Amino acid sequence: MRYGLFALLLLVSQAAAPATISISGDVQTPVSVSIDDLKKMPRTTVTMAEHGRETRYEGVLVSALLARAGVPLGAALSGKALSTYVLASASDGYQVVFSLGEVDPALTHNDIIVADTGDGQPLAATQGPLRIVSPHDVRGARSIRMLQRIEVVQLRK
Ligand SMILES: Nc1nc2c(c(=O)[nH]1)N[C@H]1C(S)=C(S)[C@@H](COP(=O)(O)O)O[C@H]1N2
Ligand SMILES: [Mo]
Repeated sequence: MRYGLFALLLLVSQAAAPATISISGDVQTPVSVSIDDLKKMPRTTVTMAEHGRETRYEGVLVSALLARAGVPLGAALSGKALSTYVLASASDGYQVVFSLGEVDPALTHNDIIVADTGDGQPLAATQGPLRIVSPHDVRGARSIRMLQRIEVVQLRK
C-alpha cells in the first residue's frame, strides 16, 4: 500500500514537465526560459504532419533561446564552434540531439522551434507544456515532447 502510493507519486512527478526549461552546458550564461518569456519573443509558426494529421505549432526558434545563453551563432558559428551539439531532454527520459548548425537559421533552414501551442491551444500534458518541433524531419522522432532542458556540448574547445 505504502509502496503503491510511492509509485503513484513517482509517476506523477515524472509525468509533469515544467513550464520552464533550462539552457546550460557550454554556454556563456546558463538561462531558464518560461512560457511567459517565450510569449514575449519573436514567434515562429511551423506545421508538422503526424499520423496523417497536420498540426500548426507556434513558438520560438531554438536558436533565439541559445542566443540568450550566449551560444555562438551566425558569423560566430565557425571553426571549433561547429563541433557543438544541442541535447534536449524530456521529463520521460527521452533525449534527442541536434547539431548547433542544424538549428542556426543563418546556416540551415530547419525552423526548429520550442513550441508552446498547437493549433492555437496550449499543449496537453502528454505533449508539453513545451515541445521541440523539427518540422522538416521526415518523421516526428526528434520533435521531443515534455521538454525539460537543453544542454549545449562543444566537442572541440
Ligand atoms: N518526450 C518524448 N518525446 C517524443 C517521444 C517520446 O517517446 N518521448 N517520441 C517521439 C516520436 S518517436 C514521435 S513519432 C513523436 C510523436 O509525437 P505525437 O505523439 O505528437 O504524434 O514524438 C516524439 N517525441
Ligand atoms: Mo516515432
